[in-house]
Amino acid sequence: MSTAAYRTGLGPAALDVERIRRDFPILDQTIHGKKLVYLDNAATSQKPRAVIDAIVRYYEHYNSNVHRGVHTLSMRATEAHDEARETVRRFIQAADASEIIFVRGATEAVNLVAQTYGRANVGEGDEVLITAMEHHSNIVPWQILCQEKHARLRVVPINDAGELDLEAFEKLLSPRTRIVAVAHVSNALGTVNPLRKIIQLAHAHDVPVLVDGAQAVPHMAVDVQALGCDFYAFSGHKIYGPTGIGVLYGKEEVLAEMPPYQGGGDMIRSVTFEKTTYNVVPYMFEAGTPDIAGAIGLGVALEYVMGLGIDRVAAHGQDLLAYATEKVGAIDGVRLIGTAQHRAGVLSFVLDNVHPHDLGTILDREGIAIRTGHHCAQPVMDRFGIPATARASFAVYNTKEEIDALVDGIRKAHEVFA
Ligand code: 7TS
Repeated sequence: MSTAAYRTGLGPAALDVERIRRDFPILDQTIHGKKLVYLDNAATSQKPRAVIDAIVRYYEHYNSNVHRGVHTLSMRATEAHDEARETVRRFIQAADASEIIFVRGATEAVNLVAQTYGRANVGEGDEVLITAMEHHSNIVPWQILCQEKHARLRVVPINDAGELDLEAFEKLLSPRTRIVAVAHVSNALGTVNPLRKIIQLAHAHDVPVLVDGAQAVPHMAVDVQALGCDFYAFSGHKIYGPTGIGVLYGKEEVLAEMPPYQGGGDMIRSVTFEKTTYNVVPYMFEAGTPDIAGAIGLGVALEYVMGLGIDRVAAHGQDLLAYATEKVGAIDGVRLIGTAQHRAGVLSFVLDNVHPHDLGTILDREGIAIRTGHHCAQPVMDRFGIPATARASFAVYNTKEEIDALVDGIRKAHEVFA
């Protein structure tokens, strides 16, 4: 949904943001005597009452381990856990719930793929292809793998706007490439990558693609079957769910060939000291007692987003981003970092004569929460020749008035340091 379509009324009806705000109890508070303006949603989003209540309900009424008991509480917990998996399947349009693996978050999802698919398929002299805009969690697991296997990590460059160089990508795809790992949306630049093209090119070379969707799922509809990606990773806590729970989607035929990840309870069919046989997918990749409350909370969070309408959520995000880009971009001394044609969710910038951390501290005194630093994307900072940026990131409960408050705060900081 483009901003223009939304503004001209061709898009879906707007979100009722004032009503949405009442769903998020944390928003109703003051910080240093000022109304809280929470613009650090790319780090973690706030949680609606429905999610908090679902977690409390689980612990108060049916806390029990899953897949183990014949007793009523265990069956209720198992049923709720299964339901959450089905909700995730529906949310990303996977073909089957068995393709949904619950993990701790996007970070664990990438590590899982690197340690299972990667260790089984990447050998000496092979190549893993990532991009220059990845979060550290989509760099370091591949570095560890490449080091162990004497393989080579190759990196697709980005241009000055923060867009992928697709020509370079095509050239870097080689007969040695064993996997492509790419962010759907960059957390430091907001760039939305042309996934269909990337996946099409990679698949033409028989190379599977892992998508890091941590910053995408809160802002756009994701259909893993339409995309055709082999893996899709995201965290629950960035999409109104709890921390400690996330998702790895894997295509059935790809998961079926993967060796196990962690060993332990629930991931086995039978164990003797001589030989262990493994459980079916997805349980084979979910050793140990899972984060049951977390999965239930995530399911409710995704239901919440689907209830709002993902197209409306996307349109609202685009509207806020366009407004913030215009207003923040017009401030004297501001340089926007990340000016790709397709962006979502985050606005990164630097301010003349003001270190981002000082800006962050001044804004905090105004009750405004943003993130400052390298955003766990140090190679992006290197690419732009800066140590850090200030980053405002948006959610369904943010308003243009809050962006106005941000703009006033940035102006104030600029005056203090001028
Ligand atoms: N991938 C991307 C694109 C991310 O933005 C993040 C977290 C991760 C992976 C890792 O997610 P986790 O839930 O496993 O930690 N990004 C950020 C951020 O931008 N600010 O704080 C965390």
